[in-house]
Amino acid sequence: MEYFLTEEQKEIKNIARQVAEEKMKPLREEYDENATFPWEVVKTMAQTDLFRVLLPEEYEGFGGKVMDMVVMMEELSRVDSGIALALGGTGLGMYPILLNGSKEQKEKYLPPIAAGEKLAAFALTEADAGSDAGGIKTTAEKQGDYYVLNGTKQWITNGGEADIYTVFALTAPSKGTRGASAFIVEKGTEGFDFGKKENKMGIRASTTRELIFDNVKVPVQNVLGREGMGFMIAMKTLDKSRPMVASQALGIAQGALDEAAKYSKERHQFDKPISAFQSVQNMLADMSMKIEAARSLVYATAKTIDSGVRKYSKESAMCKCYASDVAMEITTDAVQVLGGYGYMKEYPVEKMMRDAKITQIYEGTNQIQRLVIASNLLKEY
Ligand code: COS
Repeated sequence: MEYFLTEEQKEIKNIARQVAEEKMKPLREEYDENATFPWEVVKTMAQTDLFRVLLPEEYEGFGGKVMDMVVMMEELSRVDSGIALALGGTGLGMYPILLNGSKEQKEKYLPPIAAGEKLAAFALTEADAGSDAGGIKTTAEKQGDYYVLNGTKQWITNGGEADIYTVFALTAPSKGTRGASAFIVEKGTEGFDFGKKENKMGIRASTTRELIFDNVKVPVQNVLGREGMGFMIAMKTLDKSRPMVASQALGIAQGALDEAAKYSKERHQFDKPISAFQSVQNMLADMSMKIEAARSLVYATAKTIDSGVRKYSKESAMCKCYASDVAMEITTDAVQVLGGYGYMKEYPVEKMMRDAKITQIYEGTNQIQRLVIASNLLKEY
């Protein structure tokens, strides 16, 4: 399929592929086994300027186009979506600053992210506030020139590894979603600590940790937007970032199809390669069709966002939901094509199947995506 990528996008794709093949592939099994955070690969991503793809030129990025980011994440995730998430999670953590930060905040925090010197993380979820993001309990009480943050965030991607955290807390608990505010909190701030590192099913090279705020003093200059805008900032961030999860899912699915197609030509049963059997061909054909349909939707969404439209919650939720469901299906089918070998760790498809699952869950479960799609859709009638 011809998607008419620009010369820049072709170059980003090539660099991402090179990093994925040469740097990530030899490490992925070990990092998955030992849940190692990929600092070594992050260094290469920084040297090859991949972090700059996330940001506009004025903050030392390459333009910050969603389509560029999608092309990059797809290529990286084709090999290892967990390693790629060091970059993707930084995008998610950085977007609140990009979308609602002041000039000073952007100038201070964005260039080190563009250079890959500092990672970022997005801290919204809590033990009792996942899908119900408005139900957060972390508080931020204003005391003079500071807000004092108290509470615990859960399942934070890049937690403990990142230097810059965008944190959502209640400044007016009685006002519900209108009482939440967003803050930039730096690692090392007194009282800001990290809890246990989660032991996960998939994306094991990505660190997921608790963040603990115990009377953490955050200067008023670190409020994003204004008090009370926190929930809106979180929602806008997720609208912008969900295509990243979609592209991650797309990459996982493509990686799984690559493995399955290759294997089907090598594996012989009944004196023939299994690719000669129509039951296998049908599976490969369906896998390929679904991936291309997902890719078309993800790319179309990215281009829609880049065109400057103001509202894209529905499209963003659609591509995340569709591509992640496709990724789960395709990786499960890839394991099936490889049969017993697919179930063993010596082939990468069982890992891809484990990795795919999270894309249906994080940045909003696919049940929440369908809710977002339906509520926006019904407004059109
Ligand atoms: N952009 C801007 N504003 C938005 C918005 C969006 N995409 N979505 C909602 N809002 C605004 C609404 O307009 C409303 O504003 P007012 O108070 O001015 O009316 C406010 O936010 C509250 O919206 P709503 O009533 O729809 O909030 P709910 O509590 O019902 O929550 C869902 C809506 C379920 C969609 C939200 O909680 C959600 O996205 N949950 C999933 C969270 C998530 O993705 N977690 C993963 C974290 S990162 S791994």
